[in-house]
Amino acid sequence: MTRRVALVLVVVALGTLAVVAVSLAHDDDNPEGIQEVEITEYQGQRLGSVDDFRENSVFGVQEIDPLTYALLVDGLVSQTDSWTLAELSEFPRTSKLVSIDCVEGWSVKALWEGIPLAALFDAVDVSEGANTVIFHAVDGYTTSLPLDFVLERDLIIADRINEVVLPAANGFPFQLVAEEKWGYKWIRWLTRIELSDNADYEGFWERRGFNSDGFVNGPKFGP
Ligand SMILES: Nc1nc2c(c(=O)[nH]1)N[C@H]1C(S)=C(S)[C@@H](COP(=O)(O)O)O[C@H]1N2
Ligand SMILES: [Mo]
Repeated sequence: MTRRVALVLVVVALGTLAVVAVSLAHDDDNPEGIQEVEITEYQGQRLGSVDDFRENSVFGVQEIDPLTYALLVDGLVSQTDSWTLAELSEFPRTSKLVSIDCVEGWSVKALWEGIPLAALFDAVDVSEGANTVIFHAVDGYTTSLPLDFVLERDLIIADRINEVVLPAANGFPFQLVAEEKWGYKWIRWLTRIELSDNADYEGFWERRGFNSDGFVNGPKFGP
């Protein structure tokens, strides 16, 4: 190998390193530059990928600043409370292998990991009269579920999918894992959880004719 060839090789190698370093530093979802890799299989079952989702947000993808984010729990509770992401990292965690089914006809099975809503409810002490949980997102989107359903199925709010941090498009920092319910119940960019006694509450899509119960095995439309 001539000196010139060796020199060219060294320059190419250094250039490649520089490109990798710069792209790591600019990875917005991943400020520490740690490479997280999505898992593709779990307990023998093939998983979908974050790349399989069809972007269908009513108000576009929301970019939430993790440093100023807080999750508020209020309404029919003894003690309204709100937590930063650092505080939320102290709560118990659960994983679930669940599919999301959109009424538009696509479905993605994934491993969701996050905080059981029951743990948040324990912290605020839900009042007797509450029967409905109304979820609010930063884009103004809302939806709701019966409190009994949330507790019986031990629903979680996910901050990780397939072992990576939830991407902005999937609702960073939290998406409700509304298992057994149509995708419109899986609120993304969750900022507020309101305990209510309004069992007839209708969220964004429910108000526009989609079924209020929203069971995947039930009707898509109508009351
Ligand atoms: N805040 C907010 N959440 C939302 C929506 C939205 O427009 N805004 N769309 C819903 C619909 S219709 C679906 S199918 C799912 C899709 O979520 P995913 O792309 O993370 O699977 O998000 C739901 N949550
Ligand atoms: Mo949807």
